[in-house]
Amino acid sequence: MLSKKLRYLRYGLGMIFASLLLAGCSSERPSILLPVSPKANAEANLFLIIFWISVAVFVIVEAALFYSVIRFRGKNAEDVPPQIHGSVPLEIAWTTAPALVLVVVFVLTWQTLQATAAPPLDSMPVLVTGNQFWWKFDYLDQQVSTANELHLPVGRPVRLLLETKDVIHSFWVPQLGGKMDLIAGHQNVLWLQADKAGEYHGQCAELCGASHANMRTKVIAESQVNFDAWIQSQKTPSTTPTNPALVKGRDLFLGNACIGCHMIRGTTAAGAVGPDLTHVASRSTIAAGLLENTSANMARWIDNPPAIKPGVLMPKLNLSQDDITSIVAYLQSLK
Ligand code: HEC
Ligand SMILES: [Cu+2]
Repeated sequence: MLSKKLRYLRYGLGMIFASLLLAGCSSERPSILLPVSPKANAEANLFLIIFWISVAVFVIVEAALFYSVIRFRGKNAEDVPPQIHGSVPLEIAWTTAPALVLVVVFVLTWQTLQATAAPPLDSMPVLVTGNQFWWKFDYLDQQVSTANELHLPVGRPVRLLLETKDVIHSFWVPQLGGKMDLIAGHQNVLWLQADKAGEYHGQCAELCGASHANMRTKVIAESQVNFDAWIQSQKTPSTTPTNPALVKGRDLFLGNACIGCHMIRGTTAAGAVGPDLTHVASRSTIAAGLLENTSANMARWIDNPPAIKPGVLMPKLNLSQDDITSIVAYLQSLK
């Protein structure tokens, strides 16, 4: 008897511990329950309303169940309860009550869909191209192209025009609301707005190959002033090195296969298979959020990309460590 009680106590403690662990996931993590945009707010509210309706239904049904089980329990194992066949009032009650609940949920969902579907007219267009396994962002009005890190001015709606170069991907930044597929031959539109400055993490949400899980994105919401400054710096061509060590790095880059896949505006490199590297040093991460953008990580990356990111289109090029060091020094000068 005692051991049974102890077992229940252990289960109980285990459940409390597990829920504490899960609760620890909330802050600092991309969660739809920490919305920072009008759209994500509307979606989170809808979720919470439906959640509490479900809780109420659960509590009512379970209470009725427990009440009946205890109240009408037979005293002897042989007791047979009175047999009842059909009850019109009950049938009507348990058909209409759920139907009414579903009507309420339907109306609320419809309203939220209407309020969040169409992008506001003054939204800023950004072309998003999904690639195995990174995101290309082209700011159409500003003529700026970057990869994986999407800068946005706070409080301004943005219209993302979603296309893919290869397979189906899905763009999803939970705190900004919505999730939308990128499919071949068709442009989908998803609009976003960040109401609070900060960094919001996103993840490709459609299995797209070996490194699907390594296809992350980061939204950097900043003041209009900072955003304009960022746009200005991104618009300029790459800095031409004068320091001999950096000149050596640039020449190695331009003399290698790199230029077949990467663009560095202001040089002869005009490839379009991989990310534009004109301002690669201004990004905080490389390889779609996989590595922090440090010289050591970039050297590791250039040395052997498939070892870091399975399935990646950038091959191991068998460069010497010296050459890699020079190339990295040059790339890290491209602020
Ligand atoms: C066959 C095409 C190809 C070649 C050749 C190539 N790359 Fe790449 N590179 C890519 C692709 C594709 C990515 C994006 C990988 C990802 O994140 O999934 C990439 C990513 C990078 C990145 C990270 C950029 C970022 O913002 O995430 C750097 C740096 C880089 N390459 C440098 C080089 C250098 C230096 C060379 C030459 C030694 C080179 N690449 C050769 C295709 C190529
Ligand atoms: Cu993907």
